[in-house]
Amino acid sequence: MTISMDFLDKLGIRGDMDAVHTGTKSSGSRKHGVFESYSPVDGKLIGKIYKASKSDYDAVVKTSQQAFVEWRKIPAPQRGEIVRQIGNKLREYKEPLGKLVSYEMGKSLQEGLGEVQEMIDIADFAVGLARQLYGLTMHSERPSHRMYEQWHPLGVVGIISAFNFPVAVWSWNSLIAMVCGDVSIWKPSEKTPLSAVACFHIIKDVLAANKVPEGTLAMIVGDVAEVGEPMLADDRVPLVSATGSCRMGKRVAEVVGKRLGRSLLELGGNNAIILTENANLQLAAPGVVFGAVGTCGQRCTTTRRLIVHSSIYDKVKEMLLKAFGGLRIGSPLDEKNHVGPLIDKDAVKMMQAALMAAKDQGGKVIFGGEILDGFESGCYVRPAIVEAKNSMAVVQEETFAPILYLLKYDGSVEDAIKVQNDVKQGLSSSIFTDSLRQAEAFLAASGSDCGIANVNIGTSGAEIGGAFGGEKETGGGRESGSDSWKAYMRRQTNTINYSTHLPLAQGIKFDI
Ligand code: UN1
Repeated sequence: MTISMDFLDKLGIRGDMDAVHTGTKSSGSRKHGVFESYSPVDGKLIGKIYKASKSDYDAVVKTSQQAFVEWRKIPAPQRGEIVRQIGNKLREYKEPLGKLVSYEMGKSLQEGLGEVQEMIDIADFAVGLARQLYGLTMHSERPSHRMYEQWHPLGVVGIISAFNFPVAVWSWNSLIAMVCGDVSIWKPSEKTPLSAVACFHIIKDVLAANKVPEGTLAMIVGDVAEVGEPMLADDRVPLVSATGSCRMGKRVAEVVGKRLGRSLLELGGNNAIILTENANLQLAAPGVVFGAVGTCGQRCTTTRRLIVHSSIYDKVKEMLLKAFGGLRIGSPLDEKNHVGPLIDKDAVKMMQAALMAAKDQGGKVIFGGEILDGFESGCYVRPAIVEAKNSMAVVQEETFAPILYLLKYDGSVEDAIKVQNDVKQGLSSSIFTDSLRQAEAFLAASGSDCGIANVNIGTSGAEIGGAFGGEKETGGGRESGSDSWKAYMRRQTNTINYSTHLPLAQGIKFDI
């Protein structure tokens, strides 16, 4: 299939691009080398972007700090109006941006478009939110006193995002931060920098037309040493919101914690679906297969473990072998295909290593796992199914690849929940059952220990309206919908005395 590259022109992705974007302007020192972005789809070079230096980073923080002084004074509903216009621009550019995400990251076009839709949805959500940054009022214990709380913006928010959702996770963070009155500096993954640049090209006119201060939304592409680490250690950045591996998150928590800054962490998952003896398998099949192979197994919500009751195990195994056998693997821009490539050859190697480890540890690869020939990029693999035990070291880890571990359980739903919870991560989880008792047991305090727990739908593909994130090694952060906005603001408690006396709280007497 020949792919039309029109979308690159529409997004202004051409030439060697600047590392720093502050809204309407781009800059950067151009002396620190370049990142080359190769497509995992066909192995071709899509474009180059200069790497920022530490001094570029310092300059962008200064610009954003100045922007904050102005931006926090704009009434929140007016900030929301600008986010509304950004949402409309994203609607206009949904197709080219979806294509670029698909081409640069390798996810299917449907999922690339879905990712841009998440951006549009969060923009719509943020517009309403701009009028709902509610605080509580309290009754004071003292006469003629009033107490209430209000939410103020924090300042410069650092955003670190991963290659697998190269644009949506930024929007969850930056658009919510924007209506909250914060400014943000985004460090996108160096594996998908062009999708990030494209976002800035798309929103540029809106920022210019509304005279949004330069640096309110900023983006900087650079190495960990020049940009990432300085951001973590930077007192000028009160909040760092980071999405990625548990290893990276531990580093963020350590460095940001040391200066008593805030971090919002959304890290690895080891997500499971439980199929009880009461599961509707017709319903479960697409949920499990999409969960396992969507984005080629590279979502943090990907279904990695399937915990199946022994009475239906053979039936489920047969069903999966048939479904995986029918998967069409190939260019993600060709909508006929279900599965595209992994992000790069390192990811392919990691998948192979995990499959070797699974075999060594007593697992049995019953389907797939091989690297597919005939693709220039060398990044296409056949999704694998492995019969395994939950206690195997490799099953306990998150391998960012399409490997579905098939685990058998006997006994009650409580036994299955125990297996589901018996990992270090706690992002997403699901149960398929037609039994109300089993479903409620799964959702109870003694049920799933994850941040997301679903009934009769899969582990991936969360809507933006809920709070997104998980427990344990997933990091505990919540972003996107619900009241996640509170993470981007500081709460202030105000007590106002309108009496002519100064009574002290707790009835303390202090006469002078
Ligand atoms: C991620 O993989 O970091 O729930 C985000 C989902 C998507 C977001 C995933 N809405 O699968």
